[in-house]
Amino acid sequence: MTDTTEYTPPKVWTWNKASGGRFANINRPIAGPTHDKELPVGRHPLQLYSLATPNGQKVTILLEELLALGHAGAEYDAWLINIGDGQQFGSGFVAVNPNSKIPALLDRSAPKPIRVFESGAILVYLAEKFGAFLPTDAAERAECLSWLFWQMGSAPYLGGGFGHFYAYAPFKIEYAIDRFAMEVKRQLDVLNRRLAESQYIAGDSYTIADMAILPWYGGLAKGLIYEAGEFLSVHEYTHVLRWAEMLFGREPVKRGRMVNRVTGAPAGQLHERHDASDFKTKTQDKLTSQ
Ligand SMILES: N[C@@H](CCC(=O)N[C@@H](CS)C(=O)NCC(=O)O)C(=O)O
Repeated sequence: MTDTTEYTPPKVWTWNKASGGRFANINRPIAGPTHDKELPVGRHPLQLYSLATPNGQKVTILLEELLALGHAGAEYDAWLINIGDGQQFGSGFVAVNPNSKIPALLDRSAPKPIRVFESGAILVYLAEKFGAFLPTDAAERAECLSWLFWQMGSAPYLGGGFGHFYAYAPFKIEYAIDRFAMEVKRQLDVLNRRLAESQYIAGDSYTIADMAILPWYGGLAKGLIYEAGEFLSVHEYTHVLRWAEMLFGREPVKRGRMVNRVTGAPAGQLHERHDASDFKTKTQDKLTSQ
């Protein structure tokens, strides 16, 4: 193995240079707002402040699934938070999520608005509010929550570990890529074995565990993130692929993945979502631009 670094850590770490790589401009070792900025508020009780990264998609997929199921109370305004521009450090956003990361939700249907941050907490909050996609049977609920928390604990190795060093770091470090490729392949194998024995992640029904895992691991298996499909031999994970294809084919999932999207084909980007008809406008745009 080649040694690409010669670095002896000092006694005390100081923030004396940019970290380098993509996102270097927004990385900093302190929390809190950098500027005053109120958040916009739309007409629906649910206000979502987000971006269509895998963490953001989880919530918009659930909201679109709830609406498709007939839960009119799940109508929402989705506002774009452009993290590359540091909008997560505005005072209004920090008041909703002190951790300065998308997604963040404000439920204004209560007398005092309820803030919810961390995508897993948002999924549980909405699933409980509408009584959907989170089983009530003790065993099924435990299975669903176990996989949901598995995702929350595992994805940082995929995103912050593998994805960062494989795709975003300013230079390739073999040690780091090896370490995280190994872990991500192990995680894919965990999922593959699980999906060999059940249709959905938590069992026979489609739950928030599927919605949490799909954008990360389904996205990885289908080559939608990091362009690492060949590198990780994702074709080996046939059950993950079967499950990902089934879910990516769902209309609410397609809609959820478009919301707050600012990358990819323009027809697939819906920067803000305030009404179900916003998607129709997008389809018309697509038809007229063909
Ligand atoms: N554990 C959090 C992670 C959220 C997260 O990492 N969000 C990223 C985008 S995917 C973000 O907002 N990054 C901005 C930053 O780090 O400044 C969750 O699941 O909600």
